[in-house]
Amino acid sequence: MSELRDRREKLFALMKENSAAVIFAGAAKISTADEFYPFISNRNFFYLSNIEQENSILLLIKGIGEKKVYLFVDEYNELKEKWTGKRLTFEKAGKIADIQNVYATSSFENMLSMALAFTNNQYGNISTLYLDLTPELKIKEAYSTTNFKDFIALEYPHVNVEDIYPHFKMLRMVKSECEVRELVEAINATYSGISHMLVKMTPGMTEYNLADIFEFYGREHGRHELAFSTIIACGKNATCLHYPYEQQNDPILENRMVQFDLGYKHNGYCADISRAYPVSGKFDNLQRDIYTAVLNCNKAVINYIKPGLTLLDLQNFAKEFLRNECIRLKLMDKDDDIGKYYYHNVSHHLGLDTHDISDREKPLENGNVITVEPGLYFANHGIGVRIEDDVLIRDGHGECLSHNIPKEIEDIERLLQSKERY
Ligand SMILES: [Mn+2]
Repeated sequence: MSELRDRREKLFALMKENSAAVIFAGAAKISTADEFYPFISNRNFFYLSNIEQENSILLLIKGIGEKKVYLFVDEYNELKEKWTGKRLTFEKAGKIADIQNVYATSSFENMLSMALAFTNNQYGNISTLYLDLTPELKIKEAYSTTNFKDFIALEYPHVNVEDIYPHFKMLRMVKSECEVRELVEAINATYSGISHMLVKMTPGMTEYNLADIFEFYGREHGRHELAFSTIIACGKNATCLHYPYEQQNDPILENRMVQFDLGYKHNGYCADISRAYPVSGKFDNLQRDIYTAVLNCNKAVINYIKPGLTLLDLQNFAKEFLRNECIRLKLMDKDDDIGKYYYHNVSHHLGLDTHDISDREKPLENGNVITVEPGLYFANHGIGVRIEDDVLIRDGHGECLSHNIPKEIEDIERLLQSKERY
């Protein structure tokens, strides 16, 4: 069975008998006047279809003894194509999604009514309709999530609406081999981008120059989109966790560390990598101490990972580990100060979203992919260090997918000192 069919089968298995599900790709949102934000399909829709086109809809029907999948995409519109470019043909859309029944979006409501309006119809008696009830999700030009739900209540009062979002959480938290391969591709491409950026890095450059180099390289090599806005932060700026591109105007100074937190996407799957390197190519004593504390913690958490633990268990472990490291290295005035120097979570799930949808309370299991990203941030010393790897849980332990990207002190110093300077 193909990957997409397999995902849809897994969703069917979670749906009740005599139910249907409607999942919208969504509509582009207006940013101002007649400008739109870049469009990206609802990730739950994409997960089942690989279709990245607005106004597309999936209808899944689990009737008595049969399961049906319908895909709806906009019909060909000559004038629209002249303005905004090519759209998927029904044939192409069906091929991408591996779905035989492809119809025009304009016929969606009729099809829905065929499934819902009558009892004992060709599908049986559909009594439950699943919708993605993520708040404020804009799903179709005419609807928001809530008014589509109202529309169903009005038109089909015998149909009970349920939220399908929790089912997607369960499915998307466990990655297939195919998804793991996509993530590895994204991570390897990100590593290439990092290597290229480091070769080009010279003291005196501006933070945004490095971000631009990383982003341009990704577009040139595989047209990779960004998993999230690139963070390049020198010195004290690294103490701001999501230091924004618009503020990345400070110079990369030789005696400072540069922190980067970045990632490309590959076929929709996101890499999320952080490293902190000394700009000079050599760690000074304080940089080395702080870096070593974070590196030890990063490795200890990866070793600690096993099925059954929760993300909170990892966080508590990381926090205690960092606290002990800071005491050992005399980096804190008071032993209980760790919250001042480490103020985020150590892990999140990773996949089609950088902060992938997940149940953070659910114990880890094989097939999960999570980040491990401890950090220490000393504004008083002008040093922030976060070391982030992407880790697959496989065969009962954590397998680091980003292990190639240098993080040992000797490897970093060798790399930075040997690189060709431009
Ligand atoms: Mn992260």
